[in-house]
Amino acid sequence: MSRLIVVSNRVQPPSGGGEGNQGGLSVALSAALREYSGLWFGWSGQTTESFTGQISIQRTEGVTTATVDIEEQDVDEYYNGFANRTLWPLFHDRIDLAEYERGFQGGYQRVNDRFADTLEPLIEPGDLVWVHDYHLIPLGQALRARGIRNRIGFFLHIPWPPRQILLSLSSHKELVEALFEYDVVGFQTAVWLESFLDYVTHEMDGVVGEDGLVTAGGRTIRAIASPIGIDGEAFAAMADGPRARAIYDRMMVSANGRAMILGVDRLDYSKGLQERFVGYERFLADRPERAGGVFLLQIAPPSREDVQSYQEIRAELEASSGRINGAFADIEWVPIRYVNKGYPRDQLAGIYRAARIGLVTPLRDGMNLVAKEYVAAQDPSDPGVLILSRFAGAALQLGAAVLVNPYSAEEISDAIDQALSMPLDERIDRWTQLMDNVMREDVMWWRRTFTDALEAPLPDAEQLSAKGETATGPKF
Ligand code: ADQ
Repeated sequence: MSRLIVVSNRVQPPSGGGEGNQGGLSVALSAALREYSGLWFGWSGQTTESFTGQISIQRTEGVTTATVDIEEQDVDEYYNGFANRTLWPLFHDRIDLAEYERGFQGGYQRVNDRFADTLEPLIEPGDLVWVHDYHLIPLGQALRARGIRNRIGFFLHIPWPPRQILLSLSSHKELVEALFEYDVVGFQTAVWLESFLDYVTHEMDGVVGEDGLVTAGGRTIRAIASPIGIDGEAFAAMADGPRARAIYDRMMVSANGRAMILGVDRLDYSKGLQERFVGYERFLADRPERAGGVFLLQIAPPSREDVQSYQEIRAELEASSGRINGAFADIEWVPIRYVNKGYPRDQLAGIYRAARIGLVTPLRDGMNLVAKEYVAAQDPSDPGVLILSRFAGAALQLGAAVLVNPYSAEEISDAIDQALSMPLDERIDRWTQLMDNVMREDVMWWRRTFTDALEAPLPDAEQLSAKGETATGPKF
């Protein structure tokens, strides 16, 4: 069997810390790396004075990782710059927050070139290479320029933006052309895939063929939608385990008979936290007879704190939670508990289970794994209700949730009311449908879908030219 080389900005091998510490992506990729006997390559998270390309190899629980340090300037321009100040806001439709600086673009290309220089000697003939996320779009092209002819796939974890929004990026063409150096390009949902195809057909005179094949600029790739999942079975078992039960019991005591509404998100403007607070405030104001019977627990650990827009959203949320609590709290009840820290996964599972409502309302989200984790953690005989944004990728699979427009305070307020009065049989019925998807299209399924596509041969030039299409790219 081929070896698999996974490349991502940060490398998250199995923590070795035992149950509950490993994220879903890390579980899936670690499993894939064991199955294929591979390597996980990326940034160590450390900086060095000048880039040396020195690789640190480690082996944890059967997974080999290879990491490199990058320079301070790389972190500023590549990670905090082009990735998180330009691409992230733009790809989440926040053109107003996107910053365009030439230095960012240069740093982005430089780090991708450095990654390619460092990785190239590690790649053996027959290896499959799987590159992850918006930090590394040009990596495939940089590897091709260094003579790598292996199969290389790319998976985008975040949305692909509408064409008109992408056009606001001066290097939009180079970015998409770089994607045409891969063999397979994967998106979370058919919606993001359609946006990509819309760009390719309108801006590059591309041709969309059968079976996901797309040709533009004389190159053919396979573009697919393969939604990421969680390890549903393991998460459900964890939610029923001793550490989850302990925190569940504590939460129930502290809820004191009130229904808990739960939000769990990285502190990011794309997650719609501000709008969520306003929607909840609307509920408190419009339904005073119910307000005292609930509370909102919002868990939001800070992220990307070097980026100004993240400092601003943090300050805004502190102000609005303070304002809402000031307006509605009384001596024995606070409507919002706002917590800025992370929890181990097994504790998180118990907190999810204790919540009557999972309130997941991003304004834009590639997928959203919190929605799936909330479903997997529920007690099958008394499940809570998932309220989910229509604009999360997960909404395409989790249509049995109560779907809302996250921009509408009225809809959020109505949805909370609907969830609180939902009879047990309807809760069970909706949850059964949701759980069926979470278990079936899980993270192993996602990984298989992608690696199967990566291993599938692309049609050769003869077959395509018989159909009037073109094939180029590496021959294996
Ligand atoms: P994120 O934007 O980080 O991921 P999400 O999919 O919700 O969003 O994943 C967050 C993960 O972090 C979840 O596993 C969650 O449990 C964990 N987490 C969040 N808050 C936590 C806390 N306080 N304590 C502990 N753990 C916490 C990006 C894209 C998503 C896409 C994923 C995977 O933005 O759209 O679903 O990648 O592809």
